[in-house]
Amino acid sequence: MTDLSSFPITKKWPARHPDRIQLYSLPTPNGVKASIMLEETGLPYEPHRVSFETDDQLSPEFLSLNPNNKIPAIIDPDGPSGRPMPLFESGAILIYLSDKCARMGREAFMPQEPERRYETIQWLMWQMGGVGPMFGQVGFFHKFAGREFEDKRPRDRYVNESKRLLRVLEQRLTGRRWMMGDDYTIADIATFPWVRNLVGFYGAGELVGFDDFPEVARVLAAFVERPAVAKGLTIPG
Ligand SMILES: N[C@@H](CCC(=O)N[C@@H](CS)C(=O)NCC(=O)O)C(=O)O
Repeated sequence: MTDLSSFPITKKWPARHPDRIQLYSLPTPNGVKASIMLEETGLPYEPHRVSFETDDQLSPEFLSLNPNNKIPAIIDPDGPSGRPMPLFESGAILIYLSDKCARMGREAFMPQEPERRYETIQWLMWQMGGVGPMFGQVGFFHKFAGREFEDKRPRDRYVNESKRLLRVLEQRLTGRRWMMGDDYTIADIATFPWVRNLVGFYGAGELVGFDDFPEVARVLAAFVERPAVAKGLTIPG
Protein backbone atom coordinates (compact mmCIF):
# COMPACT_ATOMS: atom_id res chain seq x y z
CA MET A 1 0.00 0.00 0.00
CA THR A 2 1.21 3.56 -0.81
CA ASP A 3 2.61 5.53 2.11
CA LEU A 4 1.68 9.21 2.01
CA SER A 5 2.82 9.94 5.58
CA SER A 6 5.72 12.10 4.36
CA PHE A 7 3.10 14.66 3.21
CA PRO A 8 2.25 16.82 6.28
CA ILE A 9 -1.24 17.46 4.87
CA THR A 10 -2.14 13.84 5.63
CA LYS A 11 -1.75 14.60 9.36
CA LYS A 12 -4.73 17.00 9.24
CA TRP A 13 -6.63 15.08 6.55
CA PRO A 14 -5.68 11.39 6.98
CA ALA A 15 -5.76 9.26 3.85
CA ARG A 16 -8.09 6.34 4.47
CA HIS A 17 -7.37 5.11 0.94
CA PRO A 18 -3.78 6.20 0.26
CA ASP A 19 -3.78 4.30 -3.02
CA ARG A 20 -6.40 6.74 -4.37
CA ILE A 21 -5.89 10.29 -5.61
CA GLN A 22 -6.25 12.60 -2.61
CA LEU A 23 -8.35 15.68 -3.37
CA TYR A 24 -8.32 18.71 -1.05
CA SER A 25 -11.15 20.97 -2.08
CA LEU A 26 -14.52 22.64 -1.59
CA PRO A 27 -17.40 22.87 -4.08
CA THR A 28 -16.41 26.33 -5.40
CA PRO A 29 -16.04 27.08 -9.14
CA ASN A 30 -12.31 26.27 -9.00
CA GLY A 31 -12.72 23.31 -6.67
CA VAL A 32 -15.37 21.57 -8.75
CA LYS A 33 -13.17 21.60 -11.85
CA ALA A 34 -11.08 18.91 -10.15
CA SER A 35 -14.00 16.89 -8.75
CA ILE A 36 -15.91 17.02 -12.06
CA MET A 37 -12.82 15.82 -13.94
CA LEU A 38 -12.31 13.01 -11.42
CA GLU A 39 -15.96 12.01 -11.78
CA GLU A 40 -15.78 12.18 -15.59
CA THR A 41 -12.63 10.05 -15.76
CA GLY A 42 -13.71 7.52 -13.13
CA LEU A 43 -10.24 7.65 -11.54
CA PRO A 44 -10.49 6.48 -7.91
CA TYR A 45 -10.14 9.38 -5.48
CA GLU A 46 -10.68 10.37 -1.88
CA PRO A 47 -12.06 13.89 -1.26
CA HIS A 48 -11.15 15.99 1.77
CA ARG A 49 -13.03 19.12 2.76
CA VAL A 50 -10.93 22.26 3.23
CA SER A 51 -13.27 24.52 5.17
CA PHE A 52 -12.89 28.28 4.68
CA GLU A 53 -15.04 28.82 7.79
CA THR A 54 -12.14 27.55 9.89
CA ASP A 55 -9.46 28.94 7.54
CA ASP A 56 -8.21 25.42 6.79
CA GLN A 57 -6.53 26.76 3.65
CA LEU A 58 -4.19 28.79 5.88
CA SER A 59 -3.20 25.85 8.10
CA PRO A 60 0.47 24.78 7.98
CA GLU A 61 -0.66 21.34 6.77
CA PHE A 62 -2.53 22.78 3.77
CA LEU A 63 0.23 25.30 3.02
CA SER A 64 2.72 22.42 2.90
CA LEU A 65 0.88 21.25 -0.24
CA ASN A 66 -0.13 24.62 -1.66
CA PRO A 67 1.83 27.65 -0.38
CA ASN A 68 -0.67 29.79 -2.33
CA ASN A 69 -3.46 28.82 0.17
CA LYS A 70 -6.07 28.02 -2.50
CA ILE A 71 -8.11 24.96 -3.30
CA PRO A 72 -8.10 22.64 -5.21
CA ALA A 73 -4.93 20.62 -4.62
CA ILE A 74 -4.24 16.92 -5.09
CA ILE A 75 -1.74 14.20 -4.33
CA ASP A 76 -1.64 11.39 -6.86
CA PRO A 77 -0.03 8.42 -5.07
CA ASP A 78 0.90 6.98 -8.45
CA GLY A 79 2.59 9.86 -10.29
CA PRO A 80 4.22 9.68 -13.72
CA SER A 81 7.46 8.23 -12.25
CA GLY A 82 5.61 5.90 -9.91
CA ARG A 83 6.20 8.24 -6.97
CA PRO A 84 3.46 10.36 -5.33
CA MET A 85 2.83 13.59 -7.22
CA PRO A 86 1.50 16.68 -5.39
CA LEU A 87 -0.14 19.42 -7.48
CA PHE A 88 -2.09 22.66 -7.09
CA GLU A 89 -3.71 25.12 -9.58
CA SER A 90 -6.91 23.79 -11.12
CA GLY A 91 -5.69 24.21 -14.72
CA ALA A 92 -2.52 22.22 -14.00
CA ILE A 93 -4.61 19.55 -12.25
CA LEU A 94 -6.91 19.22 -15.28
CA ILE A 95 -3.97 18.82 -17.68
CA TYR A 96 -2.31 16.37 -15.30
CA LEU A 97 -5.39 14.16 -14.94
CA SER A 98 -5.98 14.29 -18.69
CA ASP A 99 -2.39 13.20 -19.40
CA LYS A 100 -2.67 10.45 -16.81
CA CYS A 101 -5.82 9.12 -18.49
CA ALA A 102 -4.16 9.28 -21.92
CA ARG A 103 -1.22 7.22 -20.59
CA MET A 104 -3.70 4.69 -19.18
CA GLY A 105 -5.58 4.48 -22.48
CA ARG A 106 -8.68 6.09 -20.94
CA GLU A 107 -10.82 8.92 -22.29
CA ALA A 108 -8.65 11.99 -21.65
CA PHE A 109 -11.15 14.82 -22.26
CA MET A 110 -8.54 16.47 -24.48
CA PRO A 111 -7.84 15.70 -28.15
CA GLN A 112 -4.49 13.93 -28.46
CA GLU A 113 -3.62 15.27 -31.91
CA PRO A 114 -1.00 18.00 -31.16
CA GLU A 115 -2.67 21.04 -32.79
CA ARG A 116 -6.06 20.30 -31.21
CA ARG A 117 -4.41 19.54 -27.89
CA TYR A 118 -2.70 22.95 -27.81
CA GLU A 119 -5.94 24.60 -28.90
CA THR A 120 -7.68 23.00 -25.92
CA ILE A 121 -4.92 24.23 -23.61
CA GLN A 122 -5.28 27.70 -25.16
CA TRP A 123 -8.97 27.82 -24.15
CA LEU A 124 -8.15 26.39 -20.74
CA MET A 125 -5.61 29.21 -20.23
CA TRP A 126 -8.22 31.69 -21.45
CA GLN A 127 -10.46 30.52 -18.62
CA MET A 128 -7.66 30.55 -16.04
CA GLY A 129 -6.35 34.00 -16.95
CA GLY A 130 -9.65 35.70 -17.83
CA VAL A 131 -12.93 34.10 -16.88
CA GLY A 132 -12.00 32.96 -13.36
CA PRO A 133 -10.35 36.19 -12.15
CA MET A 134 -12.88 38.54 -13.82
CA PHE A 135 -16.05 36.67 -12.85
CA GLY A 136 -14.59 36.31 -9.35
CA GLN A 137 -14.24 40.10 -9.10
CA VAL A 138 -17.85 40.52 -10.23
CA GLY A 139 -18.76 38.23 -7.33
CA PHE A 140 -16.80 40.40 -4.90
CA PHE A 141 -18.31 43.68 -6.08
CA HIS A 142 -21.86 42.40 -6.66
CA LYS A 143 -22.46 39.81 -3.94
CA PHE A 144 -19.78 40.05 -1.29
CA ALA A 145 -18.09 42.89 0.67
CA GLY A 146 -17.53 45.08 -2.41
CA ARG A 147 -21.27 45.58 -2.94
CA GLU A 148 -21.21 48.15 -0.12
CA PHE A 149 -18.70 50.32 -2.00
CA GLU A 150 -20.27 53.55 -3.15
CA ASP A 151 -17.98 53.96 -6.13
CA LYS A 152 -19.36 51.57 -8.75
CA ARG A 153 -16.50 52.08 -11.22
CA PRO A 154 -14.48 49.02 -10.08
CA ARG A 155 -17.61 46.84 -10.31
CA ASP A 156 -18.44 48.21 -13.76
CA ARG A 157 -14.92 47.55 -14.99
CA TYR A 158 -15.18 43.86 -14.06
CA VAL A 159 -18.75 43.60 -15.35
CA ASN A 160 -17.68 45.04 -18.71
CA GLU A 161 -14.70 42.72 -18.94
CA SER A 162 -16.92 39.75 -18.05
CA LYS A 163 -19.40 40.75 -20.77
CA ARG A 164 -16.52 40.93 -23.23
CA LEU A 165 -15.39 37.42 -22.22
CA LEU A 166 -18.97 36.13 -22.55
CA ARG A 167 -19.11 37.62 -26.06
CA VAL A 168 -15.91 35.77 -26.96
CA LEU A 169 -17.38 32.54 -25.59
CA GLU A 170 -20.68 33.12 -27.38
CA GLN A 171 -18.85 33.51 -30.67
CA ARG A 172 -16.70 30.44 -30.03
CA LEU A 173 -19.75 28.29 -29.27
CA THR A 174 -21.73 29.40 -32.30
CA GLY A 175 -21.81 26.39 -34.61
CA ARG A 176 -20.00 24.22 -32.04
CA ARG A 177 -21.45 21.75 -29.57
CA TRP A 178 -18.72 22.41 -26.98
CA MET A 179 -15.74 24.79 -26.88
CA MET A 180 -13.71 22.33 -28.93
CA GLY A 181 -16.56 21.34 -31.24
CA ASP A 182 -17.81 17.79 -30.85
CA ASP A 183 -15.18 17.05 -28.20
CA TYR A 184 -16.19 17.79 -24.62
CA THR A 185 -12.88 18.75 -22.99
CA ILE A 186 -11.10 20.13 -19.96
CA ALA A 187 -11.70 23.61 -21.45
CA ASP A 188 -15.45 23.12 -20.87
CA ILE A 189 -14.81 21.57 -17.44
CA ALA A 190 -12.81 24.69 -16.50
CA THR A 191 -15.16 27.29 -17.96
CA PHE A 192 -18.75 26.26 -17.23
CA PRO A 193 -18.54 26.02 -13.43
CA TRP A 194 -17.65 29.73 -13.57
CA VAL A 195 -20.50 30.60 -15.93
CA ARG A 196 -22.88 28.68 -13.68
CA ASN A 197 -21.57 30.50 -10.63
CA LEU A 198 -21.85 33.93 -12.25
CA VAL A 199 -25.54 33.58 -13.05
CA GLY A 200 -26.39 31.27 -10.12
CA PHE A 201 -24.61 31.87 -6.82
CA TYR A 202 -23.45 35.42 -7.68
CA GLY A 203 -26.87 36.33 -9.12
CA ALA A 204 -25.17 38.51 -11.75
CA GLY A 205 -27.09 37.28 -14.82
CA GLU A 206 -28.98 40.54 -15.31
CA LEU A 207 -25.92 42.64 -14.58
CA VAL A 208 -23.92 40.99 -17.37
CA GLY A 209 -26.90 40.75 -19.75
CA PHE A 210 -26.84 36.96 -19.81
CA ASP A 211 -29.88 36.84 -22.12
CA ASP A 212 -27.59 38.16 -24.87
CA PHE A 213 -25.62 34.91 -24.78
CA PRO A 214 -27.96 32.08 -25.87
CA GLU A 215 -25.13 29.82 -27.04
CA VAL A 216 -23.43 30.09 -23.66
CA ALA A 217 -26.76 29.31 -21.96
CA ARG A 218 -27.28 26.29 -24.27
CA VAL A 219 -23.89 24.78 -23.42
CA LEU A 220 -24.25 25.56 -19.71
CA ALA A 221 -27.53 23.60 -19.72
CA ALA A 222 -25.88 20.64 -21.49
CA PHE A 223 -22.95 20.80 -19.06
CA VAL A 224 -25.00 20.65 -15.86
CA GLU A 225 -27.05 17.77 -17.27
CA ARG A 226 -23.99 15.51 -17.33
CA PRO A 227 -24.17 13.04 -14.40
CA ALA A 228 -20.46 13.51 -13.60
CA VAL A 229 -20.97 17.27 -13.44
CA ALA A 230 -24.01 16.93 -11.17
CA LYS A 231 -21.97 14.71 -8.85
CA GLY A 232 -18.75 16.74 -9.04
CA LEU A 233 -20.62 19.91 -8.08
CA THR A 234 -21.42 18.40 -4.65
CA ILE A 235 -17.90 17.29 -3.73
CA PRO A 236 -16.56 17.36 -1.08
CA GLY A 237 -19.93 17.11 0.68
N1 LIG B 1 -5.83 29.90 -9.81
C1 LIG B 1 -6.30 29.06 -8.74
C2 LIG B 1 -7.37 29.80 -7.97
C3 LIG B 1 -7.95 28.96 -6.87
C4 LIG B 1 -8.87 29.77 -5.97
O1 LIG B 1 -9.02 30.99 -6.13
N2 LIG B 1 -9.49 29.09 -5.02
C5 LIG B 1 -10.34 29.79 -4.07
C6 LIG B 1 -11.70 29.14 -4.04
S1 LIG B 1 -12.52 29.23 -5.61
C7 LIG B 1 -9.71 29.67 -2.69
O2 LIG B 1 -9.15 28.65 -2.36
N3 LIG B 1 -9.81 30.72 -1.86
C8 LIG B 1 -9.33 30.66 -0.50
C9 LIG B 1 -8.53 31.87 -0.11
O3 LIG B 1 -8.28 32.71 -0.96
O4 LIG B 1 -8.14 31.94 1.05
C10 LIG B 1 -6.84 27.75 -9.30
O5 LIG B 1 -7.46 27.81 -10.36
O6 LIG B 1 -6.63 26.69 -8.69
